[in-house]
Amino acid sequence: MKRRNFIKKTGIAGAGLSLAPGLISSSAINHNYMNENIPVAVATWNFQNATKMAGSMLESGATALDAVEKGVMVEEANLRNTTVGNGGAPDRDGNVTLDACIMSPDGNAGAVVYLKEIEHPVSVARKVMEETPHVMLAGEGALQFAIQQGFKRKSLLTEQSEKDWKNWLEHKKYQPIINIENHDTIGMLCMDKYGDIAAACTTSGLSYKMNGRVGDSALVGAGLFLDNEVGGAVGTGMGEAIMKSVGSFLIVELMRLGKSPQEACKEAVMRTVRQDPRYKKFQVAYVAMNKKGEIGSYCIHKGFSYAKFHKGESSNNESESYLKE
Ligand code: SD4
Repeated sequence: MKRRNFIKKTGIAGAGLSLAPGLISSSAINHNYMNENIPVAVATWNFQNATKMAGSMLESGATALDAVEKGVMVEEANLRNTTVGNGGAPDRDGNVTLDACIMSPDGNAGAVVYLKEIEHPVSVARKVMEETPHVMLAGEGALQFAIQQGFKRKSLLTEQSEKDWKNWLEHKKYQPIINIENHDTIGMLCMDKYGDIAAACTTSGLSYKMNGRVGDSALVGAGLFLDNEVGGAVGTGMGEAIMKSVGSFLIVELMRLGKSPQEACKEAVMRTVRQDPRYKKFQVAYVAMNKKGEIGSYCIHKGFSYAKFHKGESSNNESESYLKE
């Protein structure tokens, strides 16, 4: 039921009771009020600072959309994370280019790809969603839009990432074995007290990628997908494999057909394993959440985990993997 209809039917507005915008939603009315699993925040990898930020906001009554944005921003600002935001590894030519996407419970989405010199691409993605008629802006246009929106330009290549890139240039071996050398893209799912889900994914992409390369993270359906009636999913790892299987969309659709988040993540990983004989050479990992707040995760290589914040408790959870060694 749309909020407008709810108000009409119950006469809340007529009775002089007002609801703060964003504080209650149709799904809160229909389900989930007594759900012990929520609110909850989960994220790819051991990014507990990010899930703590989002989870504490959710516990104080923030919407899933606000929490998911603020949550992933923790990693965008983290200089020790070499695959997200500031301090992210550059491409082969030394450009740090970022991809990010955010999806809100109402089915809306915003994304930026190949964005340079802006520390928080997820917030630019949210502005694309809220302030433009479009879903995705790329490159120069995305940067111009960010500046118009008041974002400040800054160099995202740190002393350390420049040094690592120059070392890499000496050998130029391009073998992006995720898990081992890269930690890593953040994809996050939040369900708020009202039972609504939001998703975000943000990355600097594969280290030393080709100039111009865009990955899965900002693509609706690939690096993330959300249907607030069913659940959401986020992916990390070799973006090319995630794009070719439209992994996150697949997971949500499998959950719609009755699979648990765990079963759905496993099936999406198995698609890639069956599709690509090179699967041992790269990682693909997913985390999913259904409308009950149940979580699942599956990956190709051992070593992937997801962070969770629920009821004041932060945890890192090892994911089941296809390859056991
Ligand atoms: C990409 N999926 O751009 C991202 C990279 C990643 O872990 O997840 N790294 O392909």
